[in-house]
Amino acid sequence: MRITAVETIPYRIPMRKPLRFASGEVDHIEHVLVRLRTDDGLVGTADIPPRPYTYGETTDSVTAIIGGVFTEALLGADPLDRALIHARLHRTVGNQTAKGGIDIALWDLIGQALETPVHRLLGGFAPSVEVSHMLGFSPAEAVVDEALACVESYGVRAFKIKVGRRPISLDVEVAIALREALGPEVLLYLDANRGWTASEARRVLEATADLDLRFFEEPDDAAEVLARRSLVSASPIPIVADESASTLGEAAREIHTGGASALSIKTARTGFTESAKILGFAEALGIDVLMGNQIDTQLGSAATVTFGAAFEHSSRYPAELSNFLDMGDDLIGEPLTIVDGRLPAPTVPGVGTAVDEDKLARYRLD
Ligand code: MUC
Ligand code: MG
Repeated sequence: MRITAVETIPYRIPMRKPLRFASGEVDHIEHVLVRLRTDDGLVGTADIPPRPYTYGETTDSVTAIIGGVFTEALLGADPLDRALIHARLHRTVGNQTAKGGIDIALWDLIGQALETPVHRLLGGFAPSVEVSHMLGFSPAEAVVDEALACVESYGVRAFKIKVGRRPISLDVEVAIALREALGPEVLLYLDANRGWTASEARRVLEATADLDLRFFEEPDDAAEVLARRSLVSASPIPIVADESASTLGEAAREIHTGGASALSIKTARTGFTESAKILGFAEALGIDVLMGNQIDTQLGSAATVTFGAAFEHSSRYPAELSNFLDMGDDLIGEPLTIVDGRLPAPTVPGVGTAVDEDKLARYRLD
């Protein structure tokens, strides 16, 4: 099996409900579909979500790097030789979501060639994963209504609360209202996307101490190393590195220098191959892992659940798999369904990322 063509297709779909958080706002998704074609007629597909405010990538930069440097690394290669392909890709720094998407598309080809779902090739731990829903900025009453509707419609029992606003009382009020409305059993945690300083984050921890919050993701800027390190050692709950640990190397550095005590893994930026290395690193050190969401479509969420369901250590906590509920439409051919708070991993050969060609024709930008 040899790769004969590399295709990138930018497309745009409006959000049904925009997502607002401390480092940005998403009111439409502008992603890049990558397709790898082989000489035996297979098509490996992945969705790439450029996030300028997080990784500095754009639809144009993703299209340019894949169409140029990465196509040279891919043409003629056998998808099974993925370590060789990654060695070539990693000569180029950065471009995390472009590299993540290529890895997922390679695995999609491998799964199709072996006629096996990729969650089984990777590990085959569970057929489904528990879902955590992400709640963006809104007045407290609206956030509570959204969470209750999610419990009612999808049976979801875990929520990530986007925080990081000033004054901090705005977000503390939301967390208190959610705990009161949802009761003690629902899992709640925070993600500030670097919106606060370390001392503000300490005040938030104090003000929410009796709410049984389980994790605190990117409370402040991890680059402010001393303040971050003392926050991590003082925190009674794990401090999760997300955008401060978007590669295996960064994850190792943040954990070993005390910049974080738990890790978010996002297949959108580390695909399956690098995500598995991060997962093994975390497992060896006994560090909690959350499967994160890069504001993924159903195509992206099919990849996250494929990885999350593959291993015990990636399915210990609910995974962020439901941002697609806020989107106006999706390119996926076989839509995903959350039932009783769980999302099944795709059972078709590959990753389950085959697209609906009519929808692609409607939403593509080229
Ligand atoms: C998250 O976990 O931070 C928002 C920004 C981003 O890069 O990802 C999302 C969700
Ligand atoms: Mg985050």
